[in-house]
Amino acid sequence: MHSPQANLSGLVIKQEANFYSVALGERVYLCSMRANLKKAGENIRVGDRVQLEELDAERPVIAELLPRQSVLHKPAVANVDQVLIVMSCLQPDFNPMLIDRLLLAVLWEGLQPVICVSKADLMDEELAEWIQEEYAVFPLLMVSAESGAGLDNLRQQLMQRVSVLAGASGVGKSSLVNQLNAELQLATGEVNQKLGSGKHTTRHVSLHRIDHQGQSGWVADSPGFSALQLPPLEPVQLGNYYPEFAPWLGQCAFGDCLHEQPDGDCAVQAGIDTDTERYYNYLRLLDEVQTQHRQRRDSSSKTEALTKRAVGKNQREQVLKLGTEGRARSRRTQRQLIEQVGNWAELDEDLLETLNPDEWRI
Ligand SMILES: Nc1nc2c(ncn2[C@@H]2O[C@H](COP(=O)(O)OP(=O)(O)OP(=O)(O)O)[C@@H](O)[C@H]2O)c(=O)[nH]1
Ligand SMILES: [Mg+2]
Ligand SMILES: [Zn+2]
Repeated sequence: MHSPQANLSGLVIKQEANFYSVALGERVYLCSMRANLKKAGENIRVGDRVQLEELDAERPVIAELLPRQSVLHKPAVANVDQVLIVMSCLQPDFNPMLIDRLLLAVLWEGLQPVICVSKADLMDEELAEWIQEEYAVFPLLMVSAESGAGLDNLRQQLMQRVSVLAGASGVGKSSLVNQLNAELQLATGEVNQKLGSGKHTTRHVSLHRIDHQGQSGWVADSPGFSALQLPPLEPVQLGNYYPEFAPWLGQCAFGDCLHEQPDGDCAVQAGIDTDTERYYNYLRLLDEVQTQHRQRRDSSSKTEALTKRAVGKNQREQVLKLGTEGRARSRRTQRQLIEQVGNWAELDEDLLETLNPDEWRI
């Protein structure tokens, strides 16, 4: 066996079955995971920094997973500095609500969002102006993989960072990455003209190196998604994820203000322009957050009542721990654990949901 070597930390750029492609310096090594890491249940994902050993061997090994700075759950990628929310202006149609949901999810994860409006060659000027007004508080790029418009700005935005492109299927994420790195030929798919939706062409997250004017950066292509659940917020917290509310937050007459009533008590309502799609969507999201919050509260009191009835104290603690430690576990494993704990015949799907905090991640 080789002895550990210094400075052999690399970046996981792709995973296929049990093999990981790890970039180190100018090279990419196809590696396997050391057995003890596998046994410890380490879940290595694209974006992870790992320590390699046995570089000269036919199959180098990942000996250690280095500490993560951040984890995004959907798309599943570690250590990204920013999330580029890709939305086409047409084919599929521009969808402000999906942008607002993604912005909320990204900000909630503590990551930096950048709005990237794609297919700018199909853009009508009125829509372009409207988008710029609505999303003025966010970094925003307009790009076209077709005409090349805006690609230099995009390259600039990607330098010296690790980024991920996230968005619906068919908006042109893979097409953009292909344009950014001429060596790539990632598969792209047609948009269904009738439905205006993509074909879910990309199936796995993969990182690609982009070079520009002597600098470099990494960008992850990712599978498109259609549904996006909201993070488990308290209704009163939602406004904290609206940077346009920030100058007035804390100045409303009541501390638990939801910024929805034009009654003179709300400083946010008085301060912002409420005649916007952003604000209209805020009210819709607030409604959804309130409903989900109520459902969570109802199911957690139901869970508690069932737990008290069905299991003893030690087992009860084990179940409650699932709520906090369960993040890394699969739904199936959680279900098996729950089955071990007691007679859970009475547990319905809704209650299982409350034990599975991964569900609301994007
Ligand atoms: N007009 C125009 N069409 C584009 C542009 N970029 C991509 N397309 C087309 O949009 C379709 C979908 O592109 P993809 O790159 O596969 O989209 P994706 O976001 O990777 O989709 P998934 O992998 O399914 O998530 C393809 O037919 C592309 O040719 C663009 O800038 N302008
Ligand atoms: Mg794709
Ligand atoms: Zn208010």
